[in-house]
Amino acid sequence: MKMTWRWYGEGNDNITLDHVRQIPGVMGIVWSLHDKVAGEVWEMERIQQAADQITAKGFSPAVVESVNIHDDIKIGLPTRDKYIDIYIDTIRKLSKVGVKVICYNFMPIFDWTRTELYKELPDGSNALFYEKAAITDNPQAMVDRILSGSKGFTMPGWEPERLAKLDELFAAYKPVTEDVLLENLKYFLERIIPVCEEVDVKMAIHPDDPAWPIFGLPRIIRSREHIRKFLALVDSPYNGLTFCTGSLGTSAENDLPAMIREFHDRIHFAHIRNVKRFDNGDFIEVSHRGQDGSVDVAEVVRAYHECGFQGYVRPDHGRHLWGEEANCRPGYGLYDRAMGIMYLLGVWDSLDNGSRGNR
Ligand code: DNO
Ligand code: MN
Repeated sequence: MKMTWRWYGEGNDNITLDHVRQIPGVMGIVWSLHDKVAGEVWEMERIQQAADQITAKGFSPAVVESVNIHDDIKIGLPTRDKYIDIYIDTIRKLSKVGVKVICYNFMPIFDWTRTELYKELPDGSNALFYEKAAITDNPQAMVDRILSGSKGFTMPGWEPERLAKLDELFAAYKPVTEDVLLENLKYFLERIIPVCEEVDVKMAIHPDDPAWPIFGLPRIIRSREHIRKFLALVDSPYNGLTFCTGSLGTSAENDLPAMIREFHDRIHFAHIRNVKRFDNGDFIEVSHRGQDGSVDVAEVVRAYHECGFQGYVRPDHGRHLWGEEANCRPGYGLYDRAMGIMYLLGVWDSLDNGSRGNR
């Protein structure tokens, strides 16, 4: 597996590439043009500049997370064709700087959803938390709560400008059932996948987080059955997955190692992290160590190892440790993600029969 690190870019991330160089085993940076809203054109100069910064420090820029999908594509409006053309243009440009995988999601309105960004754990660290009872039928209250608690950091999927029009967005999604959303995804994929095949860029959809519908909005990438349906929409290796154990792991019904064994050919990007589920439907993000949560992370790594997984991996989110929460983007501190990497590599190396194994 190829270990990577999500980085928010020069001036937009307190963690520098020089920090990341000191974490053993990281070969690539997962990046994006974070100031771009869904549907905007990505200029070649900006792409080149970002890729150059990354390669200058010895990292590969092969994974982009995310190129976000405009709501008109998800809703299926006539204007979608224009936004799909822009998306195709971005895929072609990214291929020119060595991008091999694009992560994206197809969740209506909200990307990942939590109710608290800095919830304290018993050990004094803190992490992203989802409290079921706090998800009422008032999405505006949740948006206000998250945006006011974000310590001024921008968060992908939580763009204040877009969420300012929440009522309009909900009205536009009214006719979009699960089936309609799936149809709209198929329409999008049928247009972009031939281009991906031509320029050798793999698409990797991120699952829904959490793995159930919220606020009556449809969610279509959240179980084994949903993923089977998704992969059949366009049966090409270029139509693949970001397999996120943290997102799929919010539901006890998802047997993650079994799903990895079934889908590994189509997994281009692995997000490996742990969550602790509670009986009342709450969950919190915890350390990567299997014993600390509900995801058997060592088993997950074993499943990848067994399949000879060669794709990209990242530790996804981490807790905020040792006071870094004072100045740390929710879920994206330095220390816990670095420790997570060492745990993942430790399990992997031991399965490889020691450090001389074939990585
Ligand atoms: C959560 C994160 C996601 C992810 C986007 C991809 O597990 O990995 O926020 O970045 O959904 O579009
Ligand atoms: Mn993820």
